[in-house]
Amino acid sequence: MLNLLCRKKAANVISLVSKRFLSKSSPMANSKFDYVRNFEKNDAILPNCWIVVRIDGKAFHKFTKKHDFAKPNDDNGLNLMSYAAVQVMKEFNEIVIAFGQSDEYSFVLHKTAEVYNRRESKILTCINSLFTSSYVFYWNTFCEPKKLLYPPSFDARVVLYPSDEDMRNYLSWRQADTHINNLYNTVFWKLVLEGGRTNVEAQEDLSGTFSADKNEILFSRFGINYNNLPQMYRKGTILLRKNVEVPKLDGKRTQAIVPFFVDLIKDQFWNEHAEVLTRDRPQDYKLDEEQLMHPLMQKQFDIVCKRKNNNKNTEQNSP
Ligand SMILES: Nc1nc2c(ncn2[C@@H]2O[C@H](COP(=O)(O)OP(=O)(O)OP(=O)(O)O)[C@@H](O)[C@H]2O)c(=O)[nH]1
Ligand SMILES: [Mg+2]
Repeated sequence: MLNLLCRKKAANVISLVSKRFLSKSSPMANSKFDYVRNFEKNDAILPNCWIVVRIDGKAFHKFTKKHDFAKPNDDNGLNLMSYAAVQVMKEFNEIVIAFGQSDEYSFVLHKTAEVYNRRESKILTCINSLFTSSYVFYWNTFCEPKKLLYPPSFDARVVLYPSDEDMRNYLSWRQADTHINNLYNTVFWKLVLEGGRTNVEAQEDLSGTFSADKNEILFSRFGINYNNLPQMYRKGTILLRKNVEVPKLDGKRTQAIVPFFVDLIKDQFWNEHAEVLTRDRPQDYKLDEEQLMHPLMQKQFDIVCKRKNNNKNTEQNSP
């Protein structure tokens, strides 16, 4: 071990010396222009803070209209967002939880994360570009036969939270926002699509109303109990890493990114998924029926099964 360290150190010294030597002797390498590199700022994120990266679709009111998304919630569009988020979580294993709704996703990197030496611009740009490219890459998988008509883009920001409580409150804020927006949008589109109101009239109808009023309009005029609408619309999608059994593979387990549509504001969630705060290894988890059948899980299971079959074939074909 010591020997290896000494050799590494020696290699570094040799590389430094040769760089200096080159800079004097070769006009090409380390030229007089090299100093501009020092203008780059050191943007390492404060240690021991939770890192939240939130991405948000740019002008998605237009994008969703142009692509004829169902109003107010398009299952395929929402699942595509979540599958793009799964790709991000697979690549960045220090993301311990993600939360998505509408055209936004928040990724929470554990406060001890070390990826890219915590350089903000690297973390932000790599997560955002992987999310965006995945959204485009998997468009057909979720939205066929609709064609993608133009390239979507997402803005992204980094927000730091110094305490566990602040980070939890951040996620609670996003989930509360999901409920407020969804209740408003559900009533709004009912009034327009089934109630014969124009957009402006529906907006006026709802101006100054409280949640109870909106629930009442839904129930008395459209026979809808808001609490019976799908949890994904009302609570958003939470993504967690879990160890789950792969169906049809003799009890074989795999690490997967599992969608949850539950309340994350109360303590119960944080007690049941304590590894999010502690950064322990993913826990064994038994999927419920909804999770088992969810396209996010089905797609991940397909990949595991395909890999397993490929391995079997390679073994069989090898001499
Ligand atoms: N029909 C439909 N529209 C959706 C859905 N999800 C998101 N949207 C649209 O996306 C918008 C997202 O809101 P914002 O992010 O505030 O608006 P934006 O147009 O993306 O504007 P910027 O984020 O500021 O660029 C919503 O207002 C809806 O118009 C969906 O499932 N169905
Ligand atoms: Mg947006």
